[in-house]
Amino acid sequence: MTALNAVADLTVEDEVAIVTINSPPVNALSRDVREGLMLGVEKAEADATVKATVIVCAGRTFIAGADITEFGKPHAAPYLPDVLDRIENAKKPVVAALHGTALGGGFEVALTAHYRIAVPSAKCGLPEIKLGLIPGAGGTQRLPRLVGVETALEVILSGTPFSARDAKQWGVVDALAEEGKLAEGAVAFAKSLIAARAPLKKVRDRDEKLAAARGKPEIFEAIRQAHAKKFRGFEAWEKAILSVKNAVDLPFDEGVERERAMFMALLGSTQSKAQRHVFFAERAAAKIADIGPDTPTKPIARVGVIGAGTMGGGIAMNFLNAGIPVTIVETSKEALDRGVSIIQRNYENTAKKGRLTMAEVEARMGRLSLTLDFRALAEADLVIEAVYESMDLKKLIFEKLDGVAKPGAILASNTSYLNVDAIAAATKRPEDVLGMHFFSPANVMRLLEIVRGEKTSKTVLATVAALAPKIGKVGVTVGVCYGFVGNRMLAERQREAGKLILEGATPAQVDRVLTDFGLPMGPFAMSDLAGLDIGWSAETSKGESIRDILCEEGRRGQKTGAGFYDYDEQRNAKPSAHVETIIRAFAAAKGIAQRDITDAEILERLIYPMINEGAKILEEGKAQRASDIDVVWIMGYGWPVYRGGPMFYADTVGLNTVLDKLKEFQAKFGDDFRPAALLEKLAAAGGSFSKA
Ligand code: T1G
Repeated sequence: MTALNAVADLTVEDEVAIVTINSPPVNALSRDVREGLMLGVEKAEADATVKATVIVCAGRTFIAGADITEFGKPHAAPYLPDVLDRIENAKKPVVAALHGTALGGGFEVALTAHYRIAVPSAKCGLPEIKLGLIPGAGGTQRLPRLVGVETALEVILSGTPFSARDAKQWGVVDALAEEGKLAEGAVAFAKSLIAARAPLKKVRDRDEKLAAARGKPEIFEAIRQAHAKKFRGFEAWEKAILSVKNAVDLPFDEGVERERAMFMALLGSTQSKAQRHVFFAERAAAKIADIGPDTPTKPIARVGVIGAGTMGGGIAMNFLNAGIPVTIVETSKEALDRGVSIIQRNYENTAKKGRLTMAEVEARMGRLSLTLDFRALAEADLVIEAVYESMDLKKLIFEKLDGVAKPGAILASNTSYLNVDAIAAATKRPEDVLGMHFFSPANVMRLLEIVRGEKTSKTVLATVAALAPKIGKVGVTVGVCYGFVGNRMLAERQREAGKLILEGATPAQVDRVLTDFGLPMGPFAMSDLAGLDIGWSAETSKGESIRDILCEEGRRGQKTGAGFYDYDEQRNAKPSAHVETIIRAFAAAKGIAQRDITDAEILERLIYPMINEGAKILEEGKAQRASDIDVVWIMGYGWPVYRGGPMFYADTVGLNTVLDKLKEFQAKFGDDFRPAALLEKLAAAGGSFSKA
């Protein structure tokens, strides 16, 4: 065996050169990996005893793409296009041996080989779109030559890996090796090529699949229209379609050249920087400062959920989906029946969309137990309380739970705002108590705010942090404060939205500014969806707010056909002249001057106080890092991933711009806009949140 460099070595076995790449964790195409590939192929070409070359990787996966950590840094030779040319123009057959996830540039390396072999568990894919990019090393030119433009664009626009079996069926992979015996299988396959004097098949020379789309621009227009809604606000996706169209219309080399130019332009774009930021932010969020891989965790084999409401049902589904049995406790049979019918309906809807078989639905429902007997929670390793947002009620429940739950069981509250330490104090085991704040719909939204109490033990925290990905959640550890991270920042936005409509903006204008910004909906549409009467009561309502007045009139949101908006049977929203009259009269009674308010001011008034609150959250240590706050907003509230999250967005706007605007608003509208000390400090130092 010859060591080619720090991450690659070469062995020759029966006329077959084996280039092995070993660069943990995912053999990403760092400079060393690129050099190792180049050296390996060159040495194999120069060795007269070698008749074919295999490229294989050690560790968990074949090359999983370009090294994203290198993006934005000065590029070093050998450059990827040169490495690919070296492989593709080799005079002896090159076989790429795939396992794990051959993604992005890794899959593009495999496409320049003359043959590909994979184990059945391998996956291939071009996920660049998830990073705000398009494949930049020939993927948009070679893949359609193998699978046709429609399948190629499905792969590229979804960014979703496809199986080795599909790859074999599509002709992307030439052979499947036995699981666990990839290298042997690849060498045997290479020998068969030698024996058969097999041709050097270059993907770039294939044209039959492209011919089917030649002169049919309507194919691309149809694909563009089919994806326009999903990609609203994104930039890379239309360039991906154009690049695949170039593969059909242009000679290969020109197509590759244009692909590279579009890729490089996207690489420097704010959207791609934002999406790459989120890629690492999501992974960083799982890291908790004082919790290490050696922190003991507890097995979670049975879960109890208290409350079968919308949240309780959604929470239960996460565990049922992960194969963990759940017992739901309620106080009445009606509530239980209502809850289980919501779960059943959710699953049946998923099955109707083909994402679950009915057998899988039955299996999930089979893991669900329903009871009115609180003592049934005694067997649970984790109990999650998901009842009405009342501190008194929660304290009562945790006091009762303390007497029923087995020693060592983890006791969690799904509270959205309340003080987890006060809840823990209702038990004799505060070290076993923490918050698990799911976001509605709890079986859909990926965010889980893990609220660390003052006395929460490291084992309990580590257990729940490790559990999060197993139930399909991104766990972000947050501190105890009113609303934790997400809702605490949301409160800032809601306050300003309420003031803006009293000063002259309309609910529809405020909502449109945020949906144009990329959020799924604005504050007033969100209030109508959730229901204006959450926390409102007719007994105590005094008509002291627009919400009070609307609720008193019975305009309680979508569920009553009217809230801030009027709704038709299909729940399509229409601005309400009646509500506009109410708002103007209310403002007049308060003596609030009316004015036209620009979209720009609305956006700044809604977003900058959120950023400011995020800075305070960081100052108080209620979030570990600014990027955690970004993850909360992207995974919990649908903040557009191409803007990277509120704190990343502040960095792109410029902290001094945010600070100056907050000071201007403070002078005009009062101390709600007083800048956080951390924001002042970072702005003065020319710093950023992402480097704080
Ligand atoms: N570059 C650098 N580091 C990477 C990486 C990459 N491409 N992929 C993963 N990591 C790190 C990750 O940060 C984490 O680090 C560790 O590996 C384990 O990852 C030219 C330009 C491969 C499916 O988009 O999808 O090629 O936190 O926790 O859940 O056209 O990682 O341990 O320090 O995610 O088992 C295209 C991105 C790049 C693949 C494994 N490729 N990676 O998932 O582990 S652009 C991608 C993934 C490109 C070309 C273009 C996943 C995975 P740490 P992990 P996992």
